[in-house]
Amino acid sequence: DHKFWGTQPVPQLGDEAPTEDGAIEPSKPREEVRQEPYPLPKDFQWSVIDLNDPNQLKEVYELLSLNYVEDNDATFRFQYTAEFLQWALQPPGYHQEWHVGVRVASNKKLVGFISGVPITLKVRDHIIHCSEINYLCVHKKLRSKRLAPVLIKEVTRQCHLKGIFQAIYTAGVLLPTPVTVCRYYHRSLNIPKLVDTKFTYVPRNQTLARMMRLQKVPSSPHLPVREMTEGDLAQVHDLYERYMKRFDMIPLMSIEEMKHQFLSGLGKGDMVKGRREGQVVWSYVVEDPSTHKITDYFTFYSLPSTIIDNPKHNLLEAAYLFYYGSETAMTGGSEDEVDANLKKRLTDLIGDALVVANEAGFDVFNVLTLMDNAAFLSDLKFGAGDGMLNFYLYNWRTAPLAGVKAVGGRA
Ligand code: YNC
Ligand code: MG
Repeated sequence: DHKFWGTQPVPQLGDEAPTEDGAIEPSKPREEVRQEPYPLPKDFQWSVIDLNDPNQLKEVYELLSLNYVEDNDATFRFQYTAEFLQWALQPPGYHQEWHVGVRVASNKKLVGFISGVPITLKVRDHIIHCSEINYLCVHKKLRSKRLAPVLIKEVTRQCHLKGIFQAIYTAGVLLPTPVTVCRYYHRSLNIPKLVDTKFTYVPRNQTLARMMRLQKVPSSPHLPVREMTEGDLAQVHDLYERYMKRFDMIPLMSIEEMKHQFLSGLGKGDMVKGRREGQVVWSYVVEDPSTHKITDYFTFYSLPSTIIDNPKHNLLEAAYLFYYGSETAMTGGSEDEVDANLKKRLTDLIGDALVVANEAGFDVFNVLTLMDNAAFLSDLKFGAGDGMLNFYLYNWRTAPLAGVKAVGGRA
């Protein structure tokens, strides 16, 4: 049983599917929201984190790089970079109060964190102003002391103070109650390194050389792709809005928000091994050579993982597919024709994302079973991972979403 989650406005495991979508508990006027922070165990204190202060940014980076999410057998641990955290946690309209830290009172060491950023979701027919909650982390030495529920209640209170009563979040663990669950799929790029680090292995009756040959990524793209620029924003935004109509749960972004998500975090440093230093997000468009119209786009982001206890390698460079869209989905024909054309087009388009990621030196390209990803997984030689990602909504009831055909934000 769930001593904490049993008290929260979320559908409980085993509840019947709702007949109508809506809030589980009503919103409150600001003056009815609890005005004092929740009490912490003695020896700890709350600390609003200012990510514009390089020292505080570094403290969050260090807490997460040593204590955040690991894979099932503790071989890899996400290593969000400082640039990534700024990109993810400071979108347009962010609230510093939603970057909640816990410190040891005596020495001020940061030992806990949780964050929210504003996001507008369309879930079926409803537009919901939400917070996207992420980076919940408690130092390894302080686990199982019920600090997580206090962090969650405090960030909830901070959201309520800004008039936000719904949230979206994802977790590998099963809690009450997912709206959908996705599986991770992986496309190997740097096979020798992935074998060395036990991310993948050479099957019996195969050789490393044959494996490398079979999974070689082409050296140039199929489609006329180029890096996206600010001048493309209006067209990409329009394509995003039309393409995303295919799915039941989607973020709605303004042009300004899209500029942040797709075109900030490009890195300011010099080019090193095919990428700008500090680059977080890669955004590419396909421009029709005759009409100069943007017909497709894709984006992916860089999220390395620490390789725990490996003598030869200490960082796994992983690219994660973010958003994409193609006019092919909106062209005429029967539903079956459109599906077949789209399958082919997405295989070319995401195949080109693999080319770009490979040239930029990534070791592996990861995707989830959402959006239209099922269309290209096998042709592009993705393999099923053992990681699952559950998607949750806080204080919102809706029937379960089909795994594919739902979208969250950054996982
Ligand atoms: C989790 N990931 O079930 P019950 S994902 C939510 N998300 O409660 P304690 C979680 N709840 O079951 P520990 C959770 N993991 O008794 C555990 N819980 O009702 C629940 N790991 O608390 C758990 N980051 O403090 C149980 O556990 C209660 O010391 C137990 O701390 C947990 O960011 C944690 O995986 C996760 O740092 C902090 O293990 C710790 O173990 C840790 O005794 C490594 O807590 C890093 C890690 C989680 C990544 C993520 C999304 C978080 C969403 C939080 C929920 C947001 C709700 C919406 C709020 C805004 C509302 C508005 C408006
Ligand atoms: Mg704890």
